[in-house]
Formats: sequence, C-alpha cells, structure tokens
Amino acid sequence: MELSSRAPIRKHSLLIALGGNLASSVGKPQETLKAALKLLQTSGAVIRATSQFYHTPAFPAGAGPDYVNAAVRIEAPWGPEKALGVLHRIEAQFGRERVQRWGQRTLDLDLLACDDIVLPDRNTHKMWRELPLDAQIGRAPEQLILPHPRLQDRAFVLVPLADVAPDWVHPLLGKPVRVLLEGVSERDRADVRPM
Ligand code: PH2
Ligand code: MG
Ligand code: MG
Repeated sequence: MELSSRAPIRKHSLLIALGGNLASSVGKPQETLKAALKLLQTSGAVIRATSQFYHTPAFPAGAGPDYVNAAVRIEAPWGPEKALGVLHRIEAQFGRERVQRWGQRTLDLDLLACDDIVLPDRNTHKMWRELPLDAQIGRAPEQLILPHPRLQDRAFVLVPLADVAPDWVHPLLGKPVRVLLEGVSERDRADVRPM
C-alpha cells in the first residue's frame, strides 16, 4: 500500500497531571516525575509545555507525606484509551501498585483532558463531577471520564495546569483554566508551593 493512501494519523493535544509522594527505584518523587517525562517522549509524545514542580500537602489532609505535583501539555497520536494505556504502563514501570484509592504512590499520571473530548457523555460527566466528597471515596468510575471529573476542584492540579494551559477552556464548564483556578480557595492555592 502506498503511504499516501493511508488514513492520516490524528494528533491530539493531551493534558496530563503528574504526582507522587513515595520514593521509587530512580529516587525522590521529583526524580520519578522527570523520568516519567522522558518515557512519555520515548513513547512518542512531543512535550509542548512542562509546569514548574510543586510541593503540595497530601489530599485528604493527613493521607501521608507531601506530594510533588506537576502538569504537562503534550501532542501525541493517541486517543483517550490509548493514552490511558501508555500512562498506566509508565506508572507500572515506576513500581506503582494500585492498592488504595487516594493512597500513597510512587507515580500517578492522570489524563486530565484530550482536546475537547467529553466522555462518556454530558449527563454521566455531570453526575461524577457533582458527586459529594464522601461518596467519591467509596465510588470510582469504571469507564474513562473526560475531562477529569475532579480537575476543577483541586489546587494541586489547577496550579500546575495553569502553567501549561491557562487558556484551555473546559468543554462543559465553559471556563478557561485561569478562571477555574479562581474558584479554589486562596488557602488551597497557597498550599501549592513551587519547589
Ligand atoms: N493525588 C491523589 C490523592 N491525593 N494529594 C496531592 N497533594 N497530590 C496528588 O496528586 C494527589 C493527592 C490521587 O491521585
Ligand atoms: Mg490522581
Ligand atoms: Mg491516577
């Protein structure tokens, strides 16, 4: 088959949150995060922007050592499911074990958004987005929800995200990251400290 007759590979713009609060085989969380960025590149992603690295208190409060959090904006020929697979594979390479929801971890790579894609649909998304905090602890969605349903709630996600994609508009909330950040408390924002 001739090259020109193949369907063109679609590039996606992906927003990814990085976090960790336990040492891995490569060292402290910041070293793990840097190594994960390299693996994203060798997996075929082009990194368009990397945030500063931040120290953040574990959420929920008291749930272990402080985290290092960051965010990246990448371009890659991966739709949401494929991207999730790549992220899980990289997490596994750094010894991530999925034991406890919101438990301590060496590396957490969360897909925050893929272009303006909404998954699985607006109504299901709204249900997960508006789930009260106590219900969130006992219920984890089985299907992929995009944009990440907690994105707008957490300073440790929004502060780094504002470094890499301040103008990305949430397709359901209709607000750019810069404005979503104004929705979290001054106190939560102050807890996110550049390293
Ligand atoms: N991730 C969690 C649970 N708690 N706390 C902070 N500070 N940063 C995180 O990335 C984080 C968390 C679940 O993924
Ligand atoms: Mg997470
Ligand atoms: Mg995760």
